[in-house]
Amino acid sequence: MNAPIRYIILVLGFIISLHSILTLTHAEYNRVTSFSNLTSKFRGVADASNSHPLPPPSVPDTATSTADSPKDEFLYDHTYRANATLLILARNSDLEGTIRSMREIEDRFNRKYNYPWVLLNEVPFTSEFIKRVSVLTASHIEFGIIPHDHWYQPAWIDEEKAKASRGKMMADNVIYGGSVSYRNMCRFNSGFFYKQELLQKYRYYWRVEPNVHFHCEIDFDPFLFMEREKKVYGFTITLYEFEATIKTLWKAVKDFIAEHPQYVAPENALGFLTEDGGNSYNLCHFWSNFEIADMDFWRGEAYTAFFNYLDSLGGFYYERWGDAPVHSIAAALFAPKDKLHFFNEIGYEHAPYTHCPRGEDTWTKGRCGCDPKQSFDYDGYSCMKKWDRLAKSY
Ligand SMILES: Nc1nc2c(ncn2[C@@H]2O[C@H](COP(=O)(O)OP(=O)(O)OP(=O)(O)O)[C@@H](O)[C@H]2O)c(=O)[nH]1
Ligand SMILES: [Mg+2]
Repeated sequence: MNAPIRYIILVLGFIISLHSILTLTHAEYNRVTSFSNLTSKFRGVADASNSHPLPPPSVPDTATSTADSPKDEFLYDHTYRANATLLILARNSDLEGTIRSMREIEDRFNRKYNYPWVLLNEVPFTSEFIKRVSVLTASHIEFGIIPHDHWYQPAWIDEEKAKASRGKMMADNVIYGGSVSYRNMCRFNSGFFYKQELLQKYRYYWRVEPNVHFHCEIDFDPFLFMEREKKVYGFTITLYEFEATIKTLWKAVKDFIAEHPQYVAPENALGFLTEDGGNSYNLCHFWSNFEIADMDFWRGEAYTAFFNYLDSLGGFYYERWGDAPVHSIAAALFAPKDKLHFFNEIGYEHAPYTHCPRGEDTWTKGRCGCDPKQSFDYDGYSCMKKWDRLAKSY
């Protein structure tokens, strides 16, 4: 072999060895130089991590309930973030479900927007939990322990009375009727989550539960939408509450309002809650396992007084008041109705119900994995018709 050929073989050998070493040691180098990635350029397939895989974002359609949907191009700006966080309350035993929910919302939304995460628990998260969950996001993530007084049944609750009520609810087959921990959770979500130290720096939150699904690409920033439109509360599913869990809640609401009429907002959403001008509650509420909302509203004077009043009655333990009706009633009464928002574009599932976006265009642009025919929106148990009735009166 003559000298130039030997030299070329030597250089080629060096390049191939270097390529092999870099492929093995650098995942990003491996990805960029992979055969499928290189050929995708010729097939005209965009590299999802380098350029946006979707058509340019456009304004979501305007179905009845979305007349005030995101419409400002600024909402699609990935460089400006609202003061907001994604929030999960979970037990260590919820690890797999937490991973599933985080994975989906990261894939559909947060890998593009990078909002921080806060995870809360009344006991310390295990190192296994923290490790497995932390790898799911490139965003800042924090784990907090809920103070004892924010979680457990207060000493002033008459445990004999509470126990009797739990026994009766169990006998009546009321879901979670016998559970104290479920009641702790409902009370915490009603009046304490926004008081957590880790949440003090944030204004908006998106509540995420273990084992929920996000069915569509979320190609706008719901937090920025809330901020720009000064919205207070955003939801995707609305339905009727089990009456047995809130027997005296509406009476408590009426008593509170009689004492504090100044907190009731003009142009409120009372019409969503009642069929008889406020005399009785129609049991409609926003399903709070999904919430995008403004914590300043919960931290404000009206809600603080409202929650303290409800809490003082003990109904979280003597009955089984849920955070969903408590939040919904407050948002509907103490905020003007145009500050509440239905996020049609966000395909969302918490078993057994799914909201699948309405409007062919929204569904297509969202590359939704849900079946619009299965959407809960106009199921008989949904309150969406009541919402539409209210939204039309804007
Ligand atoms: N740390 C902690 N989190 C809880 C506890 N109970 C419930 N949670 C969380 O509180 C949220 C609501 O609880 P769920 O059990 O999902 O209640 P639900 O949505 O009414 O009922 P499901 O139909 O069972 O989902 C979830 O994020 C749970 O992970 C608890 O005892 N400790
Ligand atoms: Mg749940």
